[in-house]
Amino acid sequence: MGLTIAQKIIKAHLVDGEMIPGSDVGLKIDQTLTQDATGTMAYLEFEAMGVDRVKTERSVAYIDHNTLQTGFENADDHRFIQSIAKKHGIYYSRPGNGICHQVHLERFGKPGKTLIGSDSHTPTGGGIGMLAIGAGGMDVAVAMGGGAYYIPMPKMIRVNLTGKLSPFVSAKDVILEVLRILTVKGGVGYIVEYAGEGVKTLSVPERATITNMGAELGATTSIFPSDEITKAFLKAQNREEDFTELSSDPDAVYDKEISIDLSKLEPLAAMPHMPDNVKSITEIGKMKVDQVLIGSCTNSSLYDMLKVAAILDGKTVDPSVSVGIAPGSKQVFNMLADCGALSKLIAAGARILECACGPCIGMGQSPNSKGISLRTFNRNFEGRSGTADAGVYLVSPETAAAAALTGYLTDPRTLDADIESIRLPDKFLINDNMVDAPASVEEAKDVEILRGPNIKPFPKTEPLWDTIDAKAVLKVGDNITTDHIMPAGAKILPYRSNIPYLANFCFTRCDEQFPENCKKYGKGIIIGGENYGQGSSREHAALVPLYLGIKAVVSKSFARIHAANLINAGILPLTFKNAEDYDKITQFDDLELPNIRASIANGAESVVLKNKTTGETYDVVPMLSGRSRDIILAGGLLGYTKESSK
Ligand code: MIC
Ligand code: SF4
Repeated sequence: MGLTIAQKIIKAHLVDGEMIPGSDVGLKIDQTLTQDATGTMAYLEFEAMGVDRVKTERSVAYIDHNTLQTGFENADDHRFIQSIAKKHGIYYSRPGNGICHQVHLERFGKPGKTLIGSDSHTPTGGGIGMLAIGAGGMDVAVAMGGGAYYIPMPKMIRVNLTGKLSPFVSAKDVILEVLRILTVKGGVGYIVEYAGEGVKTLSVPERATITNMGAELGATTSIFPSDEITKAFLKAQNREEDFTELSSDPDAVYDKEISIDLSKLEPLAAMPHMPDNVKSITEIGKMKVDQVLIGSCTNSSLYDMLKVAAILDGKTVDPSVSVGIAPGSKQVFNMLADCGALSKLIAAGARILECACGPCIGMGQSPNSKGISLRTFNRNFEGRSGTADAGVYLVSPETAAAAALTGYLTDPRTLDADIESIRLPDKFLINDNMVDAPASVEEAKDVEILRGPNIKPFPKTEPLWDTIDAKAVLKVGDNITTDHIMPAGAKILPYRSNIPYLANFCFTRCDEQFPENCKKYGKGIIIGGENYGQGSSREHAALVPLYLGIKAVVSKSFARIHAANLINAGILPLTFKNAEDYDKITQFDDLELPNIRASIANGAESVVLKNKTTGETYDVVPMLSGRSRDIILAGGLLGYTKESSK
């Protein structure tokens, strides 16, 4: 039987397990990336493992999230990451060099290689045919130490692309259409592979926009073939030698298939507050817009920026709109300046932001009260922008630029700008002077690690209890995101290395009393709905509940990265065997998982959850396989790694 592209890469990197969908496979990891908001924890964990030098082909530490430095915290964290990277063989991309996924695509990603990153949008690398997967910091730490990365073997979705995009309809509209069809949980357990004649019409940056936002489908990753277009991109980045051709076998088998005719697509938007709440711009109709933001790892390539500059050229942004633009990398920024496009953006009245995540993670540029914000980003979760009652619409750069000029949601196809003649350059501007190489093995001994007072110790873990008895301290509904569990934003993000402080904000978007209740009872169980923990890869959404005494989460289903993070933190994830049992539990019911340790150790497929308040019992299923069972018994991945290295 033939193989898909992803299956070929998995096969070439398989170090443990069998490629049977759903069963665990251990993969050799070639490259890792971290960003600063998850990086401090990942490096503290790496340090705890006691490995001197990374064992990967390439590991890069990026600073791009926490660049709003309103106190010493971020700057201290940057220095910590810079020094630890230097000591342990990791490349360090300095603040100002750009967003991790954009820079990695430009300078480091390679077709056919495996990459894991402590950021959920790591699948951006699928745009050049990498198997690029988002993971928790602890998994990245283990991979840096040479350990395998474990995932349940995914099933395969094929997205068959035909035709060619019309002018002013773009890659963002393609992925919004996929989200409309598959929804935010439609990709869970799958890798999405793009195929068909339409693939050839899309450049690497366009492909990367599509694989980037595959994260919002809940997919393990997304991938494009590596072809002539990939080769041309790598050549223009002066990296032709990194090219390998990759395509699926003609008889490869997919578990699901959808088709999209690119020529029939029209400009789309994801409406508040979910990336799959998609409608066409014409369906939504005339709507006043207060803010337009262009950038993020989804839409900040040179190609995107040049299109925006052509649309704004010689015009002025509408007086009622605030327009912010953040180019994705220093390479993009520099090239925009050199070709004069930056000047067009400035002249039109755009507020030029540094090349970093910025407003995408709520670091500045929060909209006005009840403001309508059009963003080229990938997430529009409630409150993420920093303004609780704002409405965020996710759109293409073309649609964003159109609204910047008119002040209203506007179909970009009504614009008269010439964007069709825009081509990617044959040569990008190559200057890696903002990437620090690590110290040599010899010099590394003398590198001192610089720690600021914001770095607090890792929360205590303990082996799984014999019996868990605790209250249902919280009950939440479907599609709870990690932004609900552990919000980010300018006020909180600087404390990513300070779990005790972060604990004061845990789940407060759902229940203001949650931290207090946890402290009062000392332990607890969370009850969740479908797709619990979707969104970011932040392991803080598991480490902070761990710190607050959460022992188990029982939900209808879990998002992949979050389930792995819970296990790594030693919190037991369980699903209801009968979804209706969810309705029978009320907040503060006294629950018990009797003899849970023995049941897990014996590999029980399902266990009993007792409701001592109502006297009922429910069957619940531990979301564990062989290895993750041992991790849970040991109280998390750190304990497990220590035990298994004894
Ligand atoms: C995000 O987009 O939510 C983030 C910030 O990039 C996160 C990582 C984090 O929480 O630090 C992600 O997507 O993984
Ligand atoms: Fe940064 Fe936003 Fe991309 Fe996350 S989604 S990596 S915050 S730009």
